[in-house]
Amino acid sequence: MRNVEEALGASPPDPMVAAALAQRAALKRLCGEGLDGRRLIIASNRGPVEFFERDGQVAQRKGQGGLVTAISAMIGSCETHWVAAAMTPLDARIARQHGGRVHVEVNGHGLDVSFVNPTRTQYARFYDQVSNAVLWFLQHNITNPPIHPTFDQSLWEAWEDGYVAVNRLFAEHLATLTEHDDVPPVFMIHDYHLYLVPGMLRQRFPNALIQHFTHIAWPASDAWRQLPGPIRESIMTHLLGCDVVGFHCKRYVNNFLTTCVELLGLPVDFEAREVIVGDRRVQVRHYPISIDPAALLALADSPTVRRIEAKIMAKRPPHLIVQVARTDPSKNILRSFHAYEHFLDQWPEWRGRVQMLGLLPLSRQTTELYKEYVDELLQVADRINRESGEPGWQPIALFLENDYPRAIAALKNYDVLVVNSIADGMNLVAKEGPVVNRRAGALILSESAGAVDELGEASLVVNPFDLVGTAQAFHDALTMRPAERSWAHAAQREAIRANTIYRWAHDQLYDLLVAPASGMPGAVTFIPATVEGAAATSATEEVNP
Ligand code: GDG
Repeated sequence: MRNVEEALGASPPDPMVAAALAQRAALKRLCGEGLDGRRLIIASNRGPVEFFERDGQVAQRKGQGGLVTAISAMIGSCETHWVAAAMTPLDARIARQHGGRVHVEVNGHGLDVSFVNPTRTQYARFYDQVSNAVLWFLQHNITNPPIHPTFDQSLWEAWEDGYVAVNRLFAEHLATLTEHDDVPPVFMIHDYHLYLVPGMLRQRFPNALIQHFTHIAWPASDAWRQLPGPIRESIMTHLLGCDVVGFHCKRYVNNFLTTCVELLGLPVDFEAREVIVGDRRVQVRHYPISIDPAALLALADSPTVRRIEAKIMAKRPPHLIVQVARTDPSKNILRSFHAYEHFLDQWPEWRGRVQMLGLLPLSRQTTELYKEYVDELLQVADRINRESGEPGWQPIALFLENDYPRAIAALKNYDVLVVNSIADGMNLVAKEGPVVNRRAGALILSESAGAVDELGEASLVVNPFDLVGTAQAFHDALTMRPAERSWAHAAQREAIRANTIYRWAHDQLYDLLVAPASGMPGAVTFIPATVEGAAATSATEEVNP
């Protein structure tokens, strides 16, 4: 893939690319000045790379998922060490050898990586039984009554010997790594797998700067009553070991603050967005995650993507509805099929002229519920194709492969992009689509995706459970006047330009490093000083929307 500077190639530069460069420059400067010799230590379940054997040689590939792509943006701006769980046998071997640490290149920048290496049973309990089967569902409003979740002996053991144990392994590894640092490091801990690490670190390092960022939704306090008291209290009190607790949007910040009051009885300053814990004040802030438009546009223009795009274009009917999502029940793909079927029934004039193209990489297929979900997706799509299709017209086409270039090729060519998640921390696809799309396509967006805060005004917002409303949105999107489509597309791009992934990283570090020392209120004060080259003029406006 070409790098950011090469993506600038033609002049004048795409304003998105210019904004990304300016915000990246501001991040780099902040790292240089603000970190002041401190090391940045990142921890997440999945790391930036995974090692495997190919033809007897050690090879490495990028770790999967939006989180890895997002955090990788920080690399290159400062000295970074990233700790993750071993995902492959080779990762585990590296964890046991080389002092557990390797130096790798990610996005052309070097960083140190090390792995914690839980036993297979510990990891299954931590990841499958607690993180995914309990926390993921709870936080995505997916309830499966009458028996899920049930804290029987097995789930209590999974909590103690899996979730708590693996969090402890992370905390111990992080402590060993940094105990000889002259200045206390900056710890950035990521996501729902590692809620306990901040509190464990705080006990060891009273003066460290600790931040946790939750990549998924944080629901209101009643949802947390699904967990037995000691478990939910442990999660909350350990998170409050942070200096800053971060979420994607204001709604989750408010939910967290209210949860502190209602479940822990702690005093909270709602105006300052602070929880008072003894003599400490914990900041609770929102940082909407984003994308790197420069890297994305470079990929969208690559020969690989163009090749796939040509195939899509050769087969497509005049109108294309696209959905890009892991086969996760939270992404609500099944309901979009049903809504599409209802749309075809209500407005038969669209038959033969439209196709729904699903790019749906398989997810968590070791879990029965996820396998059943895929079976049902395939059955429903097949039934709709049999009952509604005609010779020469297939209403739904699906690709279940893990194929990121194909996803980008499809996103370049949608007339309608549908993101109808039941709940979604942010949803990066909703931001990637408008950046690469060439047809000023319309965006149908769930009112329960974090992205709705920034993109809602320029989208057709739907309730994810409402099939009739979603069918209506398909019709409205496909019949939108060209001028309206162009306005909406431009407004979506403007929202993304103002807040690229570099600003997401910048604002968190600003709140952690600069705001407390200066008495400044927080990242809303983000003002880049000088910026690099062509980006200079637009940048100062962009980052202060
Ligand atoms: C979690 C939160 C939050 C698409 N097809 C393939 C592929 N993709 C890319 C997408 C996008 C990423 O994967 C998925 O990110 P999302 O944000 O849409 O969803 P989650 O995976 O659930 O991410 C979410 C995010 O964390 C970041 O904080 O926004 O709310 O749930 O970039 O284009 N990637 C690969 N193969 C594909 O076939 N490798």
